This record gives sequence, structure tokens and C-alpha cells, in this order.
Amino acid sequence: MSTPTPSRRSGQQTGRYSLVVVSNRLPVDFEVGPDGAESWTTSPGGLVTALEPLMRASDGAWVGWPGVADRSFEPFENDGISIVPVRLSKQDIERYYEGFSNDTLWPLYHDVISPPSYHREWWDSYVAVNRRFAQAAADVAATGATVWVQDYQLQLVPRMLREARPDLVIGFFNHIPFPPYGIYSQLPWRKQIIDGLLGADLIGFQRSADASNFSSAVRRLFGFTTRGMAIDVPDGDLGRTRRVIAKPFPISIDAASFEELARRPEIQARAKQIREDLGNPKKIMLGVDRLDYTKGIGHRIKAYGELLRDGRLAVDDVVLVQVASPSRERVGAYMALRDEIELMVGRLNGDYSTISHAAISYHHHGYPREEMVALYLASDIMLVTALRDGMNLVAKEYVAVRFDNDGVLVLSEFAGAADELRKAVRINPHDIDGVKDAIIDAVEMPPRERSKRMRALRRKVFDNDVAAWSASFLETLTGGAAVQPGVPENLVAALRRLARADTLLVALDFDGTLAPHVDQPEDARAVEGVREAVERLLRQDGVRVALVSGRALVSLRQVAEPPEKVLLTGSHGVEVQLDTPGIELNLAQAEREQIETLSRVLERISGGVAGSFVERKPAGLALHTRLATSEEGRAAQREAMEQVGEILPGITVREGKNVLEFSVRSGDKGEALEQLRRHARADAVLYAGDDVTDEDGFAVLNDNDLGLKVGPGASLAGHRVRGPEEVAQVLALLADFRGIDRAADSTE
Ligand code: GDG
Repeated sequence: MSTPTPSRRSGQQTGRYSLVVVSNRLPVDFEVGPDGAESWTTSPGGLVTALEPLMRASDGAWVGWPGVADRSFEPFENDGISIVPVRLSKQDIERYYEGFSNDTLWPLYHDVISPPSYHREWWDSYVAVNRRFAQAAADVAATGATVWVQDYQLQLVPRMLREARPDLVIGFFNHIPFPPYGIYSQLPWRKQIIDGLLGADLIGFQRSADASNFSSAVRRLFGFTTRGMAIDVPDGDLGRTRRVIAKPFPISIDAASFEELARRPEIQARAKQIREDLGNPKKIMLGVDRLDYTKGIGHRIKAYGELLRDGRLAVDDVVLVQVASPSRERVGAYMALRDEIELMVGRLNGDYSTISHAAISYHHHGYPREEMVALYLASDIMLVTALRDGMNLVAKEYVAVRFDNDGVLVLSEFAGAADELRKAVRINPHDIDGVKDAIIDAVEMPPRERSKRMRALRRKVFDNDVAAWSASFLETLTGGAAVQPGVPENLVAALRRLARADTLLVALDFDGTLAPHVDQPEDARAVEGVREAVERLLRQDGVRVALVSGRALVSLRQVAEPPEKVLLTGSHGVEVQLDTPGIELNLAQAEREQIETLSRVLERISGGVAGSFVERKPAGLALHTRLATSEEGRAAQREAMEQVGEILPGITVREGKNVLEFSVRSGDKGEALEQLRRHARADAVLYAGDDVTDEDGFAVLNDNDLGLKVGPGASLAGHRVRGPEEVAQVLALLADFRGIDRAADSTE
């Protein structure tokens, strides 16, 4: 099952780049003109725009294929980014790219809209080419560098890279959907692909459904433990695990640059000209897609044709402009699709066009971006009817361009963009009658309604542009740099939203979150302002406050002195006190028995080593060796690892300095938080924490919840503040907002 990996040549020098992006295509294309002149042209996609400033600032390199077969190029500089070309032969392109990537993975990942082809020689080529990309990245990355691998063509690269360069921080982003297991499981190489991806530290997807499809494939195929966004992947012997995160990061566009183009007088003049050239119809509808079977172009044309047939639309009043840019023209399914679409277009125009008005204005070629923006501006209705689409950037581009707050977006619920762009007119493209009705709704929509919807859509697209996307991915992967003091604006806005929840759970870690870390654990105290804010929150209806700590509850109660109504969980979720007079231990009978077995093993080992001793913990035991000689201590630890690993293989081990802690419960704060959520019947949760163990808590948060990471370091939380003083301010703000909202509600 294991995939061949590039071996690290002995004495291999690491490269010098601290940020390396790896994608199938480079952001530059090699071109040979008709006169034989050779040149490099930049292809300014959203990804390049987003990453360019970061790459320049951090000395970045981009590894990829330059778009021409059988040519080798030396690395070179382009606009402050180092370009590292990877050579592909004609056969690589046929097998790895057109074959396995675009005729196996693409249709499979898009819910088998077209049947995937499975060929072993394509797979072999995919492995070989992935290895080449991994080797190129391994060669140029500096020690400890961050490597960000893009998309489905390179899913084996993360594992290959990790094996060649365990020092790297590795991220992967999948631009297309990840299918449900029932479909994914068709793939003969299903285990190898998942194993390849699990080499990454962070795997990004477009939608949360994609991330959970992936996690479920991991569970089904490997049986690894997953909770929320976290996957614990066994790493070496002795029960150690490595944490991999699978999380949605919906991609976006450089919205400001689209608006800037749209505001240019010459582009507005061009938009006007387009309308005139089309005969100034009442409504222009637009479709812009790569000519791909996932985009539902045929469904769109069918619905439109029926509206003309039924007389609900008249060819004198409307036109459909369809830009179908050429794509993957050497793949059989794409050739067939082109024939099918062009037959439909020809028939429809034959049936309905008049001498002065075409029903469909069809264009099978690409346009410069300026022309695309003019087309967006000229169109009253944008039709996005994808049958399955990772995101669909065209939908976001249309919205970004419409600074006039006009235009209607009709959007398939099967495009990732539908998760965010909720004010679009939503359609199920398979339901042709529904699509027809939606088109009529869009045609007839009053200007005020159009403007209201477009404003909301524009807020979404501008608040979450591609720079925010890449920053959030990289911050999750590497942890933010120094954190600024104060409460950031976007956190204030998120607190305002959170305060509106019917039932709210405010769950807080203690050490490092409410109280600064101190040398003696018993000296820890919450900072000023926390207690007052907590008491204000507790006085409000529908708010529960909880402490979620790794400490034993006895110790937590001593240092935190929590008011009576505060819910408590300690020892990483093993001890709880939820509206009960005393502490309850959350252990099953089998777990109690495991503790007894563990105790026998450890006591025996400790009995033979002077200076070692065993400490009982609520859910396990710790073997301390700090008073033993270092040699004997190490031997005792090794023996304990081996014996416990044999007798109780699934047990959790935490290694500290001169201490080994065994727990029968992988009991973690995620589990604790889920239990608290159920107990409090909370609609929304604020969870704040500073430590790696708090990541288990962040991993189980939903879209309505708010995760607050305290301090620097990689994190899954959506928000971050510097320290406990800021947490006190956050709690006070939440109490303020909740008070204001409730007061407003009661006077309504
Ligand atoms: C994949 C995923 C995901 C198209 N024709 C022309 C042209 N375009 C530009 C559009 C847009 C881009 O191409 C297409 O992006 P989409 O997102 O719509 O779709 P895919 O190509 O399938 O992209 C997709 C995306 O990756 C990003 O993660 O959203 O789901 O399938 O920017 O404007 N641009 C120009 N002329 C054309 O004729 N200049």
C-alpha cells in the first residue's frame, strides 16, 4: 500500500526558500510564438495574486510545470518569486495529467457525472510525476520551511515530502470537491491517495462537507480516530500519533481588483457597446465556464430553450451569452461534450433566432479579463448551474464587479459558493422546471430586491477575499506571528453575532487563558475583570459558563474559585461537575479495569528502580523518574512503554521530562466540550484556550460557534487574542452585547 517516495540523498543540502508553493501549473507559461520566438508570460490567476506578496516577503519559490512538454528549464526569478520548473514528457502529460488527473480523479471527485477511467499505467505515471514534484520541492525548501501543495493532481506529494523532509511544515489544499465514501471507494488506489494526503499537517477543502467526506474515508479505510476536524494518525511505534487537520477554507478572488477593472471608464464603455451589439435586449443572461461536463451548461441551455418554447421568454427580449472556454480538448469526454453542447446551441438558434436576434450568443474561446469584466457588467443575470463544483469563482467575480448593486446571480446549490452566497437565487440544476422558474424570478425581480440581495452578496465576497483565504490557511498551518494587543474588529463583530444565540455556552480554559502561566501551579489566579464578566454572563438568561481544564478538578476549584453555577470539567474531560454537588468520574467499567492493569505493570517496574514512583491520576497513572539516575530512569521508561504497549495497545501516552503519563481515556477537551454543549443545550459556543490540548476543543466547533486562541502558535480557532487581559475584555463585551440584545428584544 505504501507509495514509493523520494529518498533523501545522503548529505543532501536543504534549499533556501522558507515558503514553497507546489502546483501542477506554474504561474508563468512558456510560449513559442509563430515566428519561433520563445517567451514567458504570466498567467495572473487569483492564487498568484494572493500569494505573490507573501512569497516576496518570505523568499518564496513556486514549483510547477511550465505548460510545455519535454523541455527542461533552470530555475529563474520572475517578479520577485523563484520559479522552479518541473519537466513533464509527452507521455507524462497523457497519463498523469490528461489520464489520471482529468479522466480518473476529476470525474470521480465530481460525483461520477461522467464515468471515470481506471488504468494502471496512468496510476504508475501519477506516482512517478508526484515523486518528481516532491523531490523538486524537497530540494529547494529551507530547513523547517512551509510547503503548500495545491490540488488533486498532487495528492501523493505531502507523504513523499514528509518522508524525504520530516522537518517541513506541509499544507495541502484541494480545489475540487471530495466525494462521499460510497463514490470515493471505487478508486482502486483509494488507500494510497488518502495515505498521500495524510502526510500533510493541514488539509484544506472548499466546503465542510468535503472535509467530513475526507475524514469519513480515513475512518472507513484506516480506522484512525477522528474528532471534528482533527485526525490522529499513528506515527511510528509505541502508540504515538501525529495530528492532521482537515478543515474547510472556502477559496475566493481578489475582489478589489475586479471592482477596480469594472470602474474603469473604458470597460464601462465596452459593456455598453456589448449591449448595443446584442440589439439592446431587455435582459442579457450570461454563462461563463470552462467547457466542462461539471458546469451544467446543457441543463442551462435546456431550461432556456423550454422557456422560449413555452413563450415565457421571447427571443426579442432576451439573449443568453455563453462563453465556453476551451478545456482539456484531448480528453474523450470533453470532445463528446463539445459536440453535445454545440448541437444544442445550433438547434436552439435554428429553432428560435430571428435575423436580428440570436437566442444564444455562443463563444468557444477565451477572452482577456477586461472583456470578461465588461461582459459581467453588461449582463442582467448570471447563470451558474454547476452539477458539482468545488467553489465556482465565476459567481464571486460577477458579484465583485457589480459595484452598481444590480444584477441577479442564479446559483446552483451544488457549487461550493452556495454555502456563502446565500442571497443568490438558488437552484437545483437537475430540476429543469425549478431552473426555469428561477430564471423567470430573476428576469422579473424588482430593482429594490436586486439591490438588497447584491449588497449582501458583495459584503460576503469582499469580507472573504483571496488574501483572507490564504492568510487564514497559512496561519492555521504555521501559527500567527506576534499577536497584537487588544480585541480585533472582526472579533468584536463575531461576538455581536454570537450574543444573539438563544442558548449560549461560554467555555473557557483556565491556565494561560483566564490566568497567566506561573511557575507554581497553585499560584495561578484569573486576571482582573474575568470574575465580574463571568458573573454578569451568569445573571443573563440562556447563558451557561464552563471551565474546561487539564487540571484535576480539586486543583481547578482551588485556583479558579468558580461561582456556583459554573459548569466544570477537569483532567481533560475525565472529571466533570455539571450541576451536581460533587465531582463525577467519567470512566466506564472497562476503563477502571485498565487502570488496575496499568497500575500493576507500573508498580512492578517502579519497584525495581530506586527513586522512581507511580502517581495516580483520575484517568490513569504517571511514572516519575526524576529522582532516579538518568540511565535507570530511561531504562524504566523504555520498559514501561514496551510492556504497556503490549498489554494495553490503545492507551494514550504523554511524555514529559522524566515522566511518562498513561491515560486509559484519550479523554480530551473536545469530548468535554461536546458533553457540555449537550448538557447546556447550547445553540452556540464560545471556546477560548491557549494550549495544544485546546485544539481538540476548537476541532469540534461548528459554523455558529466562535473559537478564540489565546497567544501565538498554529491553531484551528477562527480568532486570536494576545493574552488573558484580552480574554477578560472579550467576556465583558459579550456580556454587554447580550445585555443590549436582550433589552432590545424585550421592548420589541
Ligand atoms: C477549479 C474548481 C474552484 C473562464 N473563462 C475565461 C476565464 N475564466 C476564468 C474565470 C474564473 C476561472 O477561469 C474559472 O474558475 P472556476 O472556479 O469557475 O472553475 P474551475 O476552472 O473549474 O476551477 C473550482 C477553482 O478551481 C478555484 O479553487 O472554484 O470549483 O473546479 O476565474 O473568470 N478567464 C478569462 N477568459 C476566459 O475566457 N480571462
